Amino acid sequence: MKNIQNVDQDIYAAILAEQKRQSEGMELIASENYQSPAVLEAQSSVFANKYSEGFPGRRYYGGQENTDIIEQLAIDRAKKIFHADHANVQALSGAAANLCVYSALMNPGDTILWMDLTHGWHLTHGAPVTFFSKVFNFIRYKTTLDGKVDFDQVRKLAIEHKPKIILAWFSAYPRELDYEKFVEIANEVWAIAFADVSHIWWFIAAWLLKNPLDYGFHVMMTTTHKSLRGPRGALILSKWIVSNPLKKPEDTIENIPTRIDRAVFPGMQWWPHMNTIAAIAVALKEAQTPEFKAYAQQALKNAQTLATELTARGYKLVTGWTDNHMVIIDFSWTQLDWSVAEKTLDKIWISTSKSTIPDDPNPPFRPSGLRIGLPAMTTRGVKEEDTKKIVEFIDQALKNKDNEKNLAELKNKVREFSLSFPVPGL
Ligand code: DSN
Repeated sequence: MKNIQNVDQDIYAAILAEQKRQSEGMELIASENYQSPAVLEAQSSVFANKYSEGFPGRRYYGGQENTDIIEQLAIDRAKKIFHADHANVQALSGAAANLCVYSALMNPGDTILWMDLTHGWHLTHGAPVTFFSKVFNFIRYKTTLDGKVDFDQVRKLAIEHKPKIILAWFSAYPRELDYEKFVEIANEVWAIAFADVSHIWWFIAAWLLKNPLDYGFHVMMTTTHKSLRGPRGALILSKWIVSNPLKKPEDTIENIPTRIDRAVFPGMQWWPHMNTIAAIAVALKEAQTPEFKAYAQQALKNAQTLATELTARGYKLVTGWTDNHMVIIDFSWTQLDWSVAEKTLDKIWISTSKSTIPDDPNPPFRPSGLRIGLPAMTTRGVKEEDTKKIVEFIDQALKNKDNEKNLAELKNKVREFSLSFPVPGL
């Protein structure tokens, strides 16, 4: 980083401090990970200099012979991994991608059926504070008492409200989903079945969890920076639907993939970030290696060890178990103010994120749950025995939340432990 050091001491100092935090601390935020060194190189490559409105072979600026190559590679790799007929790799983020899907398939005022915010949430699925909720009408289903999707309610609401889209997948849901049931209901009311698999796509890529597109979902979105370990971006994957047998599906405007491409460009966003697309292509190549599959398998073992160990220590988990990489601790029954859990763990440099629990009585900034995941620490080499030590650190910190001296001692132990698992590329 010689150049940054020479040009901007302030930013250089902040980068060094962040490198220290990331290496000496423990990243247990379920949605975070480390970009691979190859991804970082592609992200900071000369493709950052290029304007490329349009799509491969159809651009509005010249000089596109190399941008076309990288975008086509990213598209082909995404289609192959997810069994999709079509992939759009240009959305700038998960939020932008979701908005592109909504605008491609709906008109203002149309209805989307989605999960209630406290039962799994994501703000871009139509939380009342978002612009999305001003444009579209969001109707919410919930989970049953065991924390799993309430399909009777999904069906009842679908028949009553006739949504254009039924949305599956969430940011705080530790179980596998029954895609056949979603598709059955969507087909019954002529809705599009749309899955936002940002959290679990790597398990899909490693064949550890089911792929919604294999079960009749029409559209699937995923961010590329979580467990893909790619840059911050998104993929929109979809299936052709033959609407006019006299034409090739890609020549019909009413087709879902065509509408999605047009919603991304020129509908919602204009300039794809070609350096990010190069980095997405690299991440998708890495995701097809045996090492990536082994990594996903280890992450699943670590998450289930996390669930077992926390339960053994008396913690209550939403749904009692995990089928993926995350667990959500439910503190609501303890009668204590556990909103301090995230802050307490921050003090010993363990990063986690607060989470709502189903029908949480507390507000989003002081919810009753804590979401923990080990994708990032699994990238650093953590295995089941190490996961048990991580649970010990968490348990000790929460039991000593008012004892600053003990927390300081614990922070040193966390530092020593974390440094024994180097961050790739640092
Ligand atoms: N911000 C992301 C998360 O933490 O879950 C959204 O998926």
